[in-house]
Amino acid sequence: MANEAEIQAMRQAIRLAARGLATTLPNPVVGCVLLDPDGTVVAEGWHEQAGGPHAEVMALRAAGSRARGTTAVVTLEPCNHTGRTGPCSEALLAAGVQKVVVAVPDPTDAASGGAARLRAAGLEVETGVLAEEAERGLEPGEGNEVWLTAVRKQRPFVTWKFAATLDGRVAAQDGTSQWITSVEARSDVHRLRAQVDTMLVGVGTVLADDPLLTVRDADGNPLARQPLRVVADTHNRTPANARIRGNDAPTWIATGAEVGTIESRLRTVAAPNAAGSPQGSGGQELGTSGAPYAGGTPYGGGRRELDLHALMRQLYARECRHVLLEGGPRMAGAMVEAGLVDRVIAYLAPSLLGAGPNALMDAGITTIADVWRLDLVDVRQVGGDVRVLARPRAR
Ligand code: AOF
Ligand code: ZN
Repeated sequence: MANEAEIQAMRQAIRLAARGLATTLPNPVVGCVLLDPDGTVVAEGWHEQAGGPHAEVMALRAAGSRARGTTAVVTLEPCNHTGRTGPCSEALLAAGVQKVVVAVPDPTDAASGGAARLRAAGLEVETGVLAEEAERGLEPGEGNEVWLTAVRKQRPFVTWKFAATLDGRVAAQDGTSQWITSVEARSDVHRLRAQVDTMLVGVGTVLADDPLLTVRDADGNPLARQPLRVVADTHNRTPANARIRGNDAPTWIATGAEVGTIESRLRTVAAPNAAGSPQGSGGQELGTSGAPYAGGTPYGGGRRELDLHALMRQLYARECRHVLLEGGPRMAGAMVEAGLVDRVIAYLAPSLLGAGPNALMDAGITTIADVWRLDLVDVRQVGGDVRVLARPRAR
């Protein structure tokens, strides 16, 4: 059983791990605290950057010779492999650590086995201590959930973010959409963008809004590390002069020819009427479906769409671990329908439009029994808006 000092130390280790949230991808966030037998903290460490020293090594370095006889409290099972750095299991043994307390086992084939190695060497090893807190975070969204989910599912974790009016509109009837939410909400979004390694939009959003999709700091200056910008563009319709093709950040226009397509199912919902669906802002056209009502047969007959699961597999192979899905409504609908959304962040402005596109369109749901239910994780006010963080229930 972990004692009270070890549990407190694990809380601290989880907080330390969160410091790496914007810098460790494609690696996990990890924190480590070394404790004396009497429960006083000897040293701390956290993983700062992919390719850099692991949390355990940072703590061991800080402790020096004082590491001997300590208990190492770590948010992730110590690695047992030589990757870009050496195995932490051996580093802990060499430093004379006596006991190891772990929150979450390492789900990778390559690096797991540290706990077994340490036990075989005679150390006491306890796992599962504050595992849920380490995964989900002490603050909502600030745990190792993104990396753990990505490794378990072998595809990037997907956060779908949108900003809407209270009646769920992301643009007005004429297509105008700047700015629905407050400046505070928009800077919150930039903090979020800084934590992901990939930004995903449908080609409809590129055609409608010509977004730049870069990450800027509080003063509006671009950050050094920019996420990969991905356009889901089945039929290669991204204009040659689209801003997203610029050199501000790496970009991948993912076409059906490159990724593969699948036959879409027959749509049973009615095509939106003219009043409710201009071709304007908000990504009315779906990147995964080509021209929305081509041939005058809205939703009739089969059509080829980008294979989103294949897209996710290719992104994972490119070391993408956290995708921020930013639009538009049909792209979001296709991702929801494909079961590819892991977290929803909604910024809701206390305003009403009464017409214009909704945040989510056509997710393949036609009856209330199929409603997509989420669990509320966090609700808070950001500037003049409300931010809702929710997690889909397993279906
Ligand atoms: C980290 N930081 O603090 C711990 C990790 O590429 P490498 O050699 O740095 O190895 C990365 C793997 O090591 C990672 O996928 C995870 O399984 C394990 N533990 N990784 O980046 C850390 N403790
Ligand atoms: Zn390690």
